[in-house]
Amino acid sequence: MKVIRTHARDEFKSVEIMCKQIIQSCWFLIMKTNSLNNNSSMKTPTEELTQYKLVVVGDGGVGKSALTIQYFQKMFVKDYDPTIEDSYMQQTQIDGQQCILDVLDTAGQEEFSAMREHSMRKGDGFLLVYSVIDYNSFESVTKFYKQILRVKDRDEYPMILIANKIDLTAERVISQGDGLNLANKLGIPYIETSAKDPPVNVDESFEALVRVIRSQPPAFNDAEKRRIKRLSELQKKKKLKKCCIQ
Ligand SMILES: Nc1nc2c(ncn2[C@@H]2O[C@H](COP(=O)(O)OP(=O)(O)O)[C@@H](O)[C@H]2O)c(=O)[nH]1
Ligand SMILES: [Mg+2]
Repeated sequence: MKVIRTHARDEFKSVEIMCKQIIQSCWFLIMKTNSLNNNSSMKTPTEELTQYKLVVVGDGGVGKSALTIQYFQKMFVKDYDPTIEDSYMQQTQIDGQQCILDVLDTAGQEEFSAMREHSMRKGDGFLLVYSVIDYNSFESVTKFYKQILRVKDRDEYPMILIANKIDLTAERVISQGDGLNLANKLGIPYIETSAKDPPVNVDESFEALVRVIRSQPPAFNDAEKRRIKRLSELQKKKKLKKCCIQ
């Protein structure tokens, strides 16, 4: 069960994107229908599930889109428009618990910095991606890390360091040791990935981030707080409905 939605900037809307949106709308309808069907069985209704908003950040060209599309569509994209900021949604099960993953694939260019801060505000957790063949992207990680903490006004926040493109062994300039040192310095987990087929640690990265979010104390867990608020609103609505019928 899967729905994908796109927020492409107006000027980049091509016929291809329009087609994509039509396909996405179909997915959304399928998801809605499935959700209705699920409600009649023993499964948890979609509105009662925790929704995790994950944000993929990093310099342009590090593989943010390739990782996200590999996770959601199980395919490797060679060429993807670097200016597009896309979001993808999917109901899934992690450690036996159903949840909804809402993943935002950000555009890494500097001109979209304001847009990035806006998306950072909404994120429950972040994948900080760099490419092991690009030293500058490795240096940028700390900048993204600090920006997230500033936007969130916190000393720590759920994040994972992703060293992507490990399949390009001959071109590698950032070693595993460098990556691990940075992760230790920032106090976040480290995962090496390849978005290319066969993918390495792609699903694991998104799942690991959900685990970090889940491991937070309840007072800091924004995703859980949102779910509790939504449930109490739903209950209020149900009570109101009952009152009206009687
Ligand atoms: N070999 C290899 N190429 C990758 C990998 N991830 C992304 N790429 C390629 O790197 C380029 C930039 O990837 P993209 O996902 O568009 O980067 P983004 O700007 O961070 O979203 C594209 O040509 C991808 O096909 C990877 O793990 N291995
Ligand atoms: Mg991209």
